[in-house]
Amino acid sequence: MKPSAQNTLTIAGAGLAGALLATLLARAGWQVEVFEKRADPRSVGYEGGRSINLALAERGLHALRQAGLHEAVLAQAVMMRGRMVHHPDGHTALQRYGKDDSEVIWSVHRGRLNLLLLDAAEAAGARLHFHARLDRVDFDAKHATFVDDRDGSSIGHAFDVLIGADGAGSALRGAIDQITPLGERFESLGHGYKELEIEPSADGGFRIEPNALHIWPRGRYMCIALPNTERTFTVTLFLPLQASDGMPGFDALPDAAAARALFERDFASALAHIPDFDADWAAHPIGQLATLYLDRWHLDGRAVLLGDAAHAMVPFHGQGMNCAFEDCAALAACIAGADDFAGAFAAFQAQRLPNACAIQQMALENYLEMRDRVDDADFLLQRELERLLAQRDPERFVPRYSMVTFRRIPYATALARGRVQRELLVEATRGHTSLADVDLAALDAAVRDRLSTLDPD
Ligand code: FAD
Ligand code: E0Q
Repeated sequence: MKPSAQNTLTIAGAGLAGALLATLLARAGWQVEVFEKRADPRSVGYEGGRSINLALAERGLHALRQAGLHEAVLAQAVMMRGRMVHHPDGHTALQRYGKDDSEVIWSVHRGRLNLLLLDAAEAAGARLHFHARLDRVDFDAKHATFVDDRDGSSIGHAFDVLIGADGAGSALRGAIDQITPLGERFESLGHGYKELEIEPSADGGFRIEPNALHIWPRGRYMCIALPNTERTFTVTLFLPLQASDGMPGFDALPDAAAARALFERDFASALAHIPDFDADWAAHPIGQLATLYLDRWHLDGRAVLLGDAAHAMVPFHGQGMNCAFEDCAALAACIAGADDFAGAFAAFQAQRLPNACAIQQMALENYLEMRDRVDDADFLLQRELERLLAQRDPERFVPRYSMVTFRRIPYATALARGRVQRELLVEATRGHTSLADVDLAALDAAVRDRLSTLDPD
């Protein structure tokens, strides 16, 4: 489809996906209107002024490249070469993510990234409306009502096409679901999260290694920390909502003192760097974690969902935003390539829904791996062999983490190939404690037999 003056694309939500999609579509020549329930963060500062950061990887970076924004984003990012594991005895070990510094991920500031994307959307010609929460939709009349929550006033808006980039609690999803059931299922993880902050050191430097994603795995729960350009770190505690069998849970931490006791016992090396622990604990709410599955993402050619509104996932692969950005590029391409919006949205769903399910599953699996496998001997031996096989046959054997993080092959392909690779690793290391006695020639043959070569990309 070619953009036309009659066709306005209306986007609900000016978060990460909404703002990038607005940029891509406006740059392609479409008239774009974006409605966001919150205030313009460029005038009020992002909520609470807290630094929340996210890991940006190749998929997200590639979509930003398509909008010409990757350099500006990377200029504000901190490189992370690997995960720095903090063991209970206090020693640390860096597990590299990729083969060298060409395979790294980036810690970006959510609020700042959002500002940059909003500026880009506006510069590309999109019209942004703030204090405008999508409230009701009349799909027959193609009329939407947006409410300003400051005073309850509302404005009506006639739309041609409505795009829902309004996050996990999507109002557009609720409205479509009333017309055509979307098959919505939320699966709560039963774990929540809380954010804390590591301040710069007295001399203004980073208190711990800046170029890493820090992780304190403790079996059923863990902490992570991502670096910020201002030399702070945002720490996130992931913990079951309910305590059980002597295991801690948020419900058994009534106040900051109880939380501090948990940190003194299990995360002492993190606590030492969190000067405002009690204030942080009291001020920050407990976040919920869940996976959202839908059977359908669109209502013929009138409305479509993307990003968290379509497929919220648990954050343990650091791919929610990356997947949402990949959705934006895919939707823009489907709109450009189809004859009408119904065709574009059907193609988008067909392409993206199976891949969203695949990353949702891999993100859940990564939680188990993060919490209780990063320091387990079998796992480390498998990882060592994985790296070796990746060196011996780099066209065929690409670690699943790398396929997800450094490549752009469909997530579903990464999941399927990862399964084959896992089988090979488990079979080859069974009963072994070192790689010295693994039959590598036989394994090379098995790799050639069971894995096709992967497109370089
Ligand atoms: P959102 O960012 O939620 O944006 C939705 C926007 O819509 C918001 O601005 C909201 O105000 C607005 N809105 C909501 N309702 C309405 C309405 N009715 N009308 C108008 N506007 C509305 N992803 C990564 O890639 N890497 C990471 O390291 C990572 N870490 C994470 C850590 C945690 C603890 C969590 C919870 C998530 C993490 N994610 C990460 C996932 C990432 O945050 C999301 O996938 C991403 O924000 C999705 O973008 P979105 O634009 O779809 O939704
Ligand atoms: C990444 C980068 C919130 C979060 C974000 C992440 C990652 C993790 C653990 C978490 C996965 C990993 N990871 O280190 O394997 O790669 O984004 Cl908890």
